[in-house]
Amino acid sequence: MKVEKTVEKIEKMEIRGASDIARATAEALKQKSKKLEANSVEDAISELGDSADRLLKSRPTAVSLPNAIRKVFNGLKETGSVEEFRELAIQNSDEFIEKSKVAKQKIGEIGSKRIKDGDKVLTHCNSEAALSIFKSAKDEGKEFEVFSTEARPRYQGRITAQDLVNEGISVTQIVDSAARFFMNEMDLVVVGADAIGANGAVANKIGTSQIALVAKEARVDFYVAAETYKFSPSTVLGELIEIEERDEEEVWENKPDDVEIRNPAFDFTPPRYVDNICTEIGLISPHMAYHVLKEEFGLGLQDVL
Ligand code: RUB
Repeated sequence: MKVEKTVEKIEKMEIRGASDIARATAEALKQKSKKLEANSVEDAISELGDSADRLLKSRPTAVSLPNAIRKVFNGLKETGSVEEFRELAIQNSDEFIEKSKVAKQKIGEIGSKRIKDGDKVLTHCNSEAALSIFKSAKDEGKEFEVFSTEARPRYQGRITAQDLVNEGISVTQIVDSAARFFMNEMDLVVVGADAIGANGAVANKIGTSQIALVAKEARVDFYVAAETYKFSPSTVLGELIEIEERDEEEVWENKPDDVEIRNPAFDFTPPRYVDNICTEIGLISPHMAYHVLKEEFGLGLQDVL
């Protein structure tokens, strides 16, 4: 898909969820690389860079997006010709997309070990990584039930409920505010992530941090399923993860004039409320976030920013 079309789809949330956004970004840059008009590597960097900038602005919180761009741009400056540049950009994009799919599968295999027969598991919003854990557990023959919140105002929880039904997994849909009501019945919470900071704080769909708080109070383990490209390298250098604030119409169409509406799409769950982050390189404590970043982006983190 072309860059402009991809941007439009991400903005309209026809492409959504951090992994899907990342893969669509890599694919759009690949398509752009095939059609570069540049005559020098320098011009190619700037031409592909313009597309990357456009994609970067489409949704601010999912760090998977800039991380996908970083992977695609890896080594491009050092290429000797536009042809070499193009080939490497295409190869990098393909590798990122493949790595993303393998990571999701691996997360499923690792995380599913923590689901037992008869468990009730709560999830929030719609995360491919979290779903991969449920699918693997189902494939292993485990019988368990998932409670899925609605995730107002965009109701991504309905996508989750449908996905689970398609996989033959028992699912109960609840309103977001019922999380505490049901938490005592739960054995585990599993959610996804849009971004994870160097301190292990997790940005995910608005309401995630309330669920984590309730889980802590009820002593229910709270797991985050996230590929390593959800970790944010810029947070090591003190940058903050931006929380996207969306249109008020999503919350209330035709509201009375004097009512103010705030509609943040994500929130932060502090690391002390997170028991484990399930990544493709293993089940880790949120306090290992910095080490994941070092592993993923190398010792000279500054160089990749
Ligand atoms: C989606 C959301 C998901 C994460 C992780 O928000 O918060 O939990 O993106 O998803 P939105 P995945 O619908 O606003 O994009 O595991 O699929 O990357």
